[in-house]
Amino acid sequence: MASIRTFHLWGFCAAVVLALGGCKAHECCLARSRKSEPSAVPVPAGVARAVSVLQPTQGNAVKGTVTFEKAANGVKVVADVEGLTPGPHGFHIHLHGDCSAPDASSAGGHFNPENMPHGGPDDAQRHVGDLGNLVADAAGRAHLERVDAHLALEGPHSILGRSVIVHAKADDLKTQPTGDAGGRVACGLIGAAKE
Ligand SMILES: [Cu+2]
Ligand SMILES: [Zn+2]
Repeated sequence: MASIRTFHLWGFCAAVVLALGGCKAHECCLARSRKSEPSAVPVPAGVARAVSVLQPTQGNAVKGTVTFEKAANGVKVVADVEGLTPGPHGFHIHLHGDCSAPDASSAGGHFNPENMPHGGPDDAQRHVGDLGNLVADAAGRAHLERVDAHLALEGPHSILGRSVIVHAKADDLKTQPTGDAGGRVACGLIGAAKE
């Protein structure tokens, strides 16, 4: 393809040179080449905001939205989830962006690029995906806001293309490697947001 285009360019330039008798062939054709060179594929700007829409797993009614926004010292997480039983529910980033299994087991384990033990969100030693618990009120709604220094939207800690999981039970923040948080009641892929 490139060689065909080059051939055409040279043919075109030769014709111009013949017709005008002006520029030297190589100057003409260099100028022409630069002009018609397809512009480089734009490098996508870094993702500043990501979103995960949580869908209930089989037999559950938990749904919600989690946004992730680049902040000065990490990523700001804002979660709004409904359909929960009142009380705490384990809340993690899991390795795979795959919610296809009815029980969301396809999402794999906690996102753990540093090969650390499971912990709480404020522990120095924790999985990158360990966000602790969502706490639902009597109406089954939970709201969480947190700036997390372990999460990122680029590099080895990037959560893009992974998943958010909400669990049936509380994360005790210590049992290995899951926090004993029970089944998975909602799952959502983490993708780049529109803006
Ligand atoms: Cu989990
Ligand atoms: Zn964990």
